[in-house]
Amino acid sequence: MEIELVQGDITAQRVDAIVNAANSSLLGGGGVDGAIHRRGGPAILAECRALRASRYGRGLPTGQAVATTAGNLPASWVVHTVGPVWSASEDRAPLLRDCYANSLRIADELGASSVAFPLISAGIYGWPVEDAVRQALTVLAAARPATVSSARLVLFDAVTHATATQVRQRLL
Ligand code: AR6
Repeated sequence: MEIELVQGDITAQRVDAIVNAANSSLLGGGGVDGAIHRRGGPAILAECRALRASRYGRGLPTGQAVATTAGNLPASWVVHTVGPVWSASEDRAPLLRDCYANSLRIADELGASSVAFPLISAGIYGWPVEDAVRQALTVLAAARPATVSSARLVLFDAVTHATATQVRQRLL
């Protein structure tokens, strides 16, 4: 699988599936989640509400992922996942890696060939950027999906993109 680091807005990505850094309510929020619901329109929230009423009555657990339509976005699907809130006292990195692995698995099950990820947990949830990139790239570099041939990590600003590029060089 090819891995790209791009600077940009996740909602503008022309890929089969984009990943949402959601919260367990699936009912929207700020950051990536707010942008996806704003630009994607009400069809996404309608499917999220239906998921809450059926499979996820108590919310989507941290580290898990579920797909909906992408509404008006260029992508075909949104894969919603819930990152862990950063903790200095507890190692929650396995849950963050689960977000990438489970989102990729869901995209693969849908038959997607390209997927774009935001830097999950690195905004409102407070995860240090360098380590967030390290966790993301560790999972993506080891993945061997069946249908997904391109994974894009979308960094919102130039500084985060530069940091991600450095982390990638160190990991290679
Ligand atoms: N495109 C790409 N990246 C973005 C965009 C965008 N449009 N907007 C922000 N980022 P965050 P989290 C970057 O806060 O930390 C919501 O309220 C941002 O700079 O979106 O997982 C949810 O409902 C950061 O690097 O997600 C949850 O309650 C990264 O994307 C909570 O926030 C992730 O920032 C989830 O927090």
